Amino acid sequence: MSTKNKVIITCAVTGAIHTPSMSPHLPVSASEIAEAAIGAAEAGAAVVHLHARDPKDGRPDQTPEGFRPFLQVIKQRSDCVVNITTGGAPTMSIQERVAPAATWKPELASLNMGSMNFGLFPMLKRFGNDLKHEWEQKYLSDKGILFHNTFADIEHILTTLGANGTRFEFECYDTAHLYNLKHFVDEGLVKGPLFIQTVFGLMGGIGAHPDDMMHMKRTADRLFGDSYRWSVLGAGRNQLNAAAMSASMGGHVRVGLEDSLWAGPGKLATSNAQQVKAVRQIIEGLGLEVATPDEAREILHLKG
Ligand code: KMH
Ligand code: ZN
Repeated sequence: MSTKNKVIITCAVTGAIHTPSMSPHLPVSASEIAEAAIGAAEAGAAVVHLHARDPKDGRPDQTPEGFRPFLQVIKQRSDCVVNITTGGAPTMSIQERVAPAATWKPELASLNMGSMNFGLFPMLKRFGNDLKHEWEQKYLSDKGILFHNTFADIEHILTTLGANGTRFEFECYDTAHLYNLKHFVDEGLVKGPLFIQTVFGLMGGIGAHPDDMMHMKRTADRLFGDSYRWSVLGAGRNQLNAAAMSASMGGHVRVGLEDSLWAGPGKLATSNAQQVKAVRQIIEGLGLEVATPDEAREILHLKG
Protein backbone atom coordinates (compact mmCIF):
# COMPACT_ATOMS: atom_id res chain seq x y z
CA MET A 1 0.00 0.00 0.00
CA SER A 2 1.16 3.55 -0.65
CA THR A 3 1.47 5.67 2.47
CA LYS A 4 2.36 8.83 0.54
CA ASN A 5 0.11 11.76 1.55
CA LYS A 6 -1.12 9.83 4.61
CA VAL A 7 -1.23 11.81 7.81
CA ILE A 8 -1.05 10.05 11.17
CA ILE A 9 -3.39 11.53 13.76
CA THR A 10 -2.34 10.82 17.33
CA CYS A 11 -4.94 11.51 19.98
CA ALA A 12 -3.68 12.10 23.54
CA VAL A 13 -6.85 11.49 25.46
CA THR A 14 -6.27 12.67 29.03
CA GLY A 15 -2.61 13.27 30.01
CA ALA A 16 -1.47 14.67 33.34
CA ILE A 17 -1.42 18.41 32.79
CA HIS A 18 -5.10 19.23 32.85
CA THR A 19 -7.07 18.43 35.98
CA PRO A 20 -10.67 17.23 36.33
CA SER A 21 -12.10 20.53 37.61
CA MET A 22 -11.05 22.24 34.38
CA SER A 23 -13.46 20.35 32.17
CA PRO A 24 -16.28 17.87 32.77
CA HIS A 25 -15.21 16.23 29.50
CA LEU A 26 -11.71 15.22 30.63
CA PRO A 27 -11.68 11.39 30.82
CA VAL A 28 -10.85 10.20 34.33
CA SER A 29 -12.18 6.69 35.01
CA ALA A 30 -10.93 3.64 33.10
CA SER A 31 -14.21 3.36 31.20
CA GLU A 32 -14.12 7.06 30.27
CA ILE A 33 -10.53 6.70 29.04
CA ALA A 34 -11.41 3.57 27.03
CA GLU A 35 -14.50 5.17 25.44
CA ALA A 36 -12.57 8.35 24.64
CA ALA A 37 -9.76 6.40 22.98
CA ILE A 38 -12.14 4.21 20.97
CA GLY A 39 -14.18 7.25 19.92
CA ALA A 40 -11.01 9.03 18.81
CA ALA A 41 -9.91 5.97 16.81
CA GLU A 42 -13.33 5.71 15.15
CA ALA A 43 -13.04 9.40 14.20
CA GLY A 44 -9.68 8.81 12.52
CA ALA A 45 -6.88 8.65 15.09
CA ALA A 46 -4.42 5.90 14.15
CA VAL A 47 -2.56 6.25 17.46
CA VAL A 48 -3.88 6.83 20.97
CA HIS A 49 -1.46 8.20 23.58
CA LEU A 50 -2.54 7.09 27.04
CA HIS A 51 -2.14 8.09 30.67
CA ALA A 52 -4.10 6.71 33.64
CA ARG A 53 -5.81 8.60 36.43
CA ASP A 54 -7.00 7.70 39.91
CA PRO A 55 -10.80 7.49 39.52
CA LYS A 56 -11.32 8.85 43.07
CA ASP A 57 -10.04 12.35 42.41
CA GLY A 58 -8.55 12.32 38.91
CA ARG A 59 -4.93 12.69 39.92
CA PRO A 60 -2.36 11.13 37.55
CA ASP A 61 -1.80 7.43 38.30
CA GLN A 62 1.27 5.71 36.87
CA THR A 63 0.75 2.23 38.34
CA PRO A 64 0.68 -0.52 35.68
CA GLU A 65 -2.61 -1.73 37.22
CA GLY A 66 -4.17 1.66 36.58
CA PHE A 67 -3.71 1.05 32.83
CA ARG A 68 -4.93 -2.54 32.69
CA PRO A 69 -8.73 -2.02 32.48
CA PHE A 70 -8.72 0.47 29.63
CA LEU A 71 -5.93 -1.25 27.70
CA GLN A 72 -8.00 -4.44 27.69
CA VAL A 73 -11.13 -2.71 26.38
CA ILE A 74 -9.26 -0.73 23.72
CA LYS A 75 -7.55 -3.88 22.47
CA GLN A 76 -10.86 -5.74 22.24
CA ARG A 77 -12.66 -3.01 20.36
CA SER A 78 -10.07 -1.24 18.20
CA ASP A 79 -6.95 -1.97 16.16
CA CYS A 80 -5.49 1.49 16.84
CA VAL A 81 -1.83 1.78 17.84
CA VAL A 82 -1.44 2.10 21.59
CA ASN A 83 1.15 4.55 22.88
CA ILE A 84 1.81 4.48 26.65
CA THR A 85 3.28 7.51 28.37
CA THR A 86 6.69 7.39 30.03
CA GLY A 87 6.32 11.07 30.92
CA GLY A 88 3.61 10.32 33.49
CA ALA A 89 3.48 13.54 35.47
CA PRO A 90 6.55 15.74 35.99
CA THR A 91 6.31 15.09 39.76
CA MET A 92 6.96 11.32 39.34
CA SER A 93 10.23 9.37 39.51
CA ILE A 94 11.70 7.77 36.39
CA GLN A 95 11.10 4.28 37.87
CA GLU A 96 7.40 5.01 38.29
CA ARG A 97 7.22 6.53 34.83
CA VAL A 98 8.67 3.58 32.95
CA ALA A 99 6.69 0.87 34.78
CA PRO A 100 3.42 0.83 32.74
CA ALA A 101 5.14 0.62 29.35
CA ALA A 102 7.62 -1.97 30.70
CA THR A 103 4.68 -4.07 31.90
CA TRP A 104 2.32 -3.78 28.93
CA LYS A 105 4.95 -3.67 26.12
CA PRO A 106 3.04 -1.39 23.73
CA GLU A 107 3.95 -0.73 20.11
CA LEU A 108 4.78 2.88 21.01
CA ALA A 109 5.78 4.77 24.16
CA SER A 110 6.49 8.45 24.60
CA LEU A 111 10.07 9.47 25.39
CA ASN A 112 10.77 13.00 26.56
CA MET A 113 14.10 14.14 25.19
CA GLY A 114 15.34 16.61 27.80
CA SER A 115 14.87 18.19 31.21
CA MET A 116 12.99 21.45 31.46
CA ASN A 117 10.98 23.77 33.66
CA PHE A 118 7.31 22.87 33.59
CA GLY A 119 5.05 25.87 34.02
CA LEU A 120 1.59 24.66 34.98
CA PHE A 121 0.90 27.74 37.15
CA PRO A 122 -0.42 30.02 34.35
CA MET A 123 -3.51 27.79 34.37
CA LEU A 124 -4.30 28.95 37.92
CA LYS A 125 -5.35 32.36 36.55
CA ARG A 126 -8.01 30.73 34.41
CA PHE A 127 -9.14 27.90 36.67
CA GLY A 128 -8.08 28.84 40.23
CA ASN A 129 -11.62 29.50 41.49
CA ASP A 130 -13.00 26.34 39.94
CA LEU A 131 -10.54 23.83 41.39
CA LYS A 132 -12.40 21.30 43.56
CA HIS A 133 -9.53 19.21 44.91
CA GLU A 134 -6.67 20.28 47.12
CA TRP A 135 -4.19 18.28 45.03
CA GLU A 136 -5.09 20.33 41.94
CA GLN A 137 -4.44 23.60 43.76
CA LYS A 138 -1.07 22.34 45.01
CA TYR A 139 -0.08 20.90 41.62
CA LEU A 140 -0.85 24.11 39.74
CA SER A 141 0.67 26.44 42.36
CA ASP A 142 4.11 24.85 42.23
CA LYS A 143 6.55 27.14 40.43
CA GLY A 144 9.41 24.70 41.04
CA ILE A 145 8.36 21.75 38.88
CA LEU A 146 11.28 20.30 36.96
CA PHE A 147 10.54 17.73 34.28
CA HIS A 148 13.48 15.42 34.87
CA ASN A 149 14.82 13.70 31.75
CA THR A 150 18.57 13.31 32.08
CA PHE A 151 20.69 11.42 29.54
CA ALA A 152 20.73 8.52 32.02
CA ASP A 153 16.91 8.58 32.32
CA ILE A 154 16.50 8.59 28.54
CA GLU A 155 18.99 5.77 28.08
CA HIS A 156 17.22 3.74 30.78
CA ILE A 157 13.85 4.08 29.02
CA LEU A 158 15.36 3.38 25.61
CA THR A 159 17.05 0.18 26.67
CA THR A 160 14.28 -1.10 28.99
CA LEU A 161 11.46 -0.66 26.50
CA GLY A 162 13.52 -1.14 23.35
CA ALA A 163 14.22 -4.72 24.49
CA ASN A 164 10.47 -5.41 24.13
CA GLY A 165 10.30 -4.05 20.58
CA THR A 166 8.53 -0.88 21.72
CA ARG A 167 9.31 2.12 19.51
CA PHE A 168 9.12 5.73 20.54
CA GLU A 169 7.27 8.99 20.14
CA PHE A 170 10.26 11.28 20.77
CA GLU A 171 8.81 14.36 22.45
CA CYS A 172 10.97 17.39 21.72
CA TYR A 173 10.05 20.68 23.40
CA ASP A 174 12.97 22.72 22.09
CA THR A 175 15.86 22.47 19.66
CA ALA A 176 18.25 21.11 22.33
CA HIS A 177 16.04 18.03 22.56
CA LEU A 178 16.65 17.32 18.87
CA TYR A 179 20.39 17.43 19.51
CA ASN A 180 19.91 15.08 22.49
CA LEU A 181 18.10 12.65 20.19
CA LYS A 182 20.92 12.93 17.65
CA HIS A 183 23.33 11.85 20.38
CA PHE A 184 21.39 8.61 20.89
CA VAL A 185 21.25 8.01 17.13
CA ASP A 186 25.04 8.48 16.95
CA GLU A 187 25.46 6.05 19.86
CA GLY A 188 23.46 3.46 17.91
CA LEU A 189 20.75 3.25 20.57
CA VAL A 190 17.93 4.32 18.23
CA LYS A 191 17.23 3.65 14.59
CA GLY A 192 15.03 5.40 12.08
CA PRO A 193 12.46 6.12 11.05
CA LEU A 194 12.29 8.29 14.17
CA PHE A 195 8.82 9.49 15.14
CA ILE A 196 9.52 13.01 16.39
CA GLN A 197 6.71 14.80 18.19
CA THR A 198 7.71 18.45 18.28
CA VAL A 199 5.83 20.24 21.08
CA PHE A 200 4.98 23.93 20.78
CA GLY A 201 3.57 26.47 23.23
CA LEU A 202 4.15 24.84 26.62
CA MET A 203 5.63 27.12 29.27
CA GLY A 204 9.23 25.98 29.67
CA GLY A 205 9.56 24.93 26.03
CA ILE A 206 9.73 26.65 22.66
CA GLY A 207 6.86 28.97 21.61
CA ALA A 208 4.22 28.25 19.00
CA HIS A 209 5.01 30.97 16.48
CA PRO A 210 5.37 29.73 12.87
CA ASP A 211 9.04 30.84 13.10
CA ASP A 212 9.50 28.47 16.07
CA MET A 213 7.94 25.64 14.11
CA MET A 214 10.08 26.30 11.05
CA HIS A 215 13.22 26.46 13.18
CA MET A 216 12.46 23.08 14.78
CA LYS A 217 11.69 21.54 11.39
CA ARG A 218 14.80 22.93 9.74
CA THR A 219 16.94 21.67 12.62
CA ALA A 220 15.37 18.21 12.47
CA ASP A 221 15.81 18.13 8.67
CA ARG A 222 19.49 18.98 9.06
CA LEU A 223 20.13 16.46 11.86
CA PHE A 224 18.04 13.53 10.64
CA GLY A 225 17.46 14.00 6.88
CA ASP A 226 14.81 11.60 5.66
CA SER A 227 15.22 9.21 8.61
CA TYR A 228 12.51 10.89 10.68
CA ARG A 229 8.74 11.39 10.55
CA TRP A 230 7.66 14.80 11.78
CA SER A 231 4.62 15.29 13.98
CA VAL A 232 3.36 18.44 15.68
CA LEU A 233 1.60 19.07 18.97
CA GLY A 234 0.38 22.63 19.57
CA ALA A 235 -0.62 23.21 23.20
CA GLY A 236 -3.89 24.90 24.12
CA ARG A 237 -5.21 27.40 21.60
CA ASN A 238 -2.29 26.58 19.27
CA GLN A 239 -3.59 23.07 18.62
CA LEU A 240 -5.29 23.37 15.26
CA ASN A 241 -3.18 26.05 13.60
CA ALA A 242 -0.01 24.11 14.50
CA ALA A 243 -1.58 20.91 13.14
CA ALA A 244 -2.60 22.68 9.93
CA MET A 245 0.92 23.96 9.45
CA SER A 246 2.39 20.51 9.97
CA ALA A 247 -0.04 18.73 7.61
CA SER A 248 0.53 21.33 4.92
CA MET A 249 4.28 20.67 5.11
CA GLY A 250 4.08 16.87 5.01
CA GLY A 251 3.98 16.29 8.76
CA HIS A 252 1.74 14.34 11.11
CA VAL A 253 -0.42 15.77 13.89
CA ARG A 254 -1.38 15.25 17.51
CA VAL A 255 -4.58 16.46 19.16
CA GLY A 256 -6.55 15.44 22.26
CA LEU A 257 -7.62 16.78 25.63
CA GLU A 258 -4.17 16.12 27.09
CA ASP A 259 -2.87 18.95 24.93
CA SER A 260 -5.89 21.28 24.70
CA LEU A 261 -9.28 21.39 26.40
CA TRP A 262 -10.69 23.64 23.71
CA ALA A 263 -12.81 23.46 20.58
CA GLY A 264 -12.59 27.21 19.93
CA PRO A 265 -12.18 30.43 21.92
CA GLY A 266 -13.87 29.93 25.30
CA LYS A 267 -15.56 26.76 24.07
CA LEU A 268 -14.63 23.51 25.80
CA ALA A 269 -14.24 20.46 23.57
CA THR A 270 -16.88 17.93 24.54
CA SER A 271 -14.81 14.93 23.50
CA ASN A 272 -11.48 13.83 22.09
CA ALA A 273 -13.29 12.64 18.97
CA GLN A 274 -14.47 16.21 18.35
CA GLN A 275 -10.85 17.39 18.09
CA VAL A 276 -9.95 14.43 15.88
CA LYS A 277 -12.83 15.27 13.54
CA ALA A 278 -11.75 18.92 13.40
CA VAL A 279 -8.18 18.07 12.47
CA ARG A 280 -9.35 15.42 10.02
CA GLN A 281 -11.38 18.08 8.22
CA ILE A 282 -8.25 20.21 7.88
CA ILE A 283 -6.20 17.27 6.57
CA GLU A 284 -8.82 16.26 4.03
CA GLY A 285 -9.35 19.90 3.06
CA LEU A 286 -5.68 20.00 2.11
CA GLY A 287 -6.23 17.07 -0.24
CA LEU A 288 -4.46 14.62 2.08
CA GLU A 289 -5.67 11.41 3.67
CA VAL A 290 -5.77 10.20 7.21
CA ALA A 291 -3.55 7.15 7.89
CA THR A 292 -5.19 3.97 9.16
CA PRO A 293 -3.58 2.17 12.12
CA ASP A 294 -1.90 -0.31 9.76
CA GLU A 295 -0.59 2.51 7.59
CA ALA A 296 0.79 4.18 10.73
CA ARG A 297 2.49 0.86 11.60
CA GLU A 298 4.10 0.80 8.18
CA ILE A 299 5.18 4.46 8.27
CA LEU A 300 6.71 4.12 11.75
CA HIS A 301 8.03 0.54 11.42
CA LEU A 302 6.08 -0.70 14.45
CA LYS A 303 6.05 -4.29 15.62
CA GLY A 304 2.27 -4.67 15.04
N1 KMH B 1 1.74 16.45 27.79
C1 KMH B 1 2.54 16.58 26.63
C2 KMH B 1 2.93 17.96 26.35
C3 KMH B 1 4.37 12.21 27.95
O1 KMH B 1 3.28 11.73 28.16
O2 KMH B 1 5.41 11.57 27.83
C4 KMH B 1 3.72 15.74 26.69
C5 KMH B 1 3.54 14.28 26.93
C6 KMH B 1 4.49 13.71 27.85
O3 KMH B 1 2.71 13.65 26.32
ZN1 ZN C 1 1.37 12.38 27.58
